[in-house]
Amino acid sequence: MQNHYTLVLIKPSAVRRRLCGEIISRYERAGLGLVGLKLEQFPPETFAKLYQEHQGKDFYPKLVEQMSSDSICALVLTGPEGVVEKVRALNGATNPVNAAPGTIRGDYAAAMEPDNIVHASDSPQSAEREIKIFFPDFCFK
Ligand code: FUP
Repeated sequence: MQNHYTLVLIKPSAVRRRLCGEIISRYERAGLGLVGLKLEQFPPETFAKLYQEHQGKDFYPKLVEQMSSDSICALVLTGPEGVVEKVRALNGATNPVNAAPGTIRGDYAAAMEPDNIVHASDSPQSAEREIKIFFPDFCFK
C-alpha cells in the first residue's frame, strides 16, 4: 500500500501554551502516524516559501511575522489515502470563529489572533512541496 503524508505546523502561540502534546495526541488517536517532528524557529524566508500563494494579500506580512516570531513544532503525519483531508477536519475551519467544537481550532482558539493554532497542507501536492521546505531530507516511501 502506498503511504500518504501531510505537513502540520503547530504555530507559536500553541507551542507557548504547551499544547503540542495535546494536539499530537489528537492526530495519533485518530489513527495517524508521526514520522517527522521538529521544534525550531524558522526565518521569515521559510514562511515566504510556505505562503507563496498569499504574497501581496493584506494579511500576509503579519502572517509571516507571527510564524517566524518564535519556535514552531513541525510534524509529518502519515495515514491512508485521505490523510490530508482527515487532518484538516481534525483542525477545523481556518477562521477559529467558524471552527466547530471538538476540532483543534474550535477547542483552543477563539479568533485568528494571535494565530489559528495549526497549519496543515491542503492537498497531497501541497503536502509534498511543504514537507520538503521543513524536512528537506524526508524520505517519501
Ligand atoms: P489554511 O489553508 O486553512 O491554512 O488557510 P489559508 O491558506 O486560507 O490561510 C493561510 C493563513 O493565513 C492562515 F494561518 C490564516 C491566515 N489568514 C488570515 O490571517 N486572514 C485571512 O483573511 C485569511 C487567512
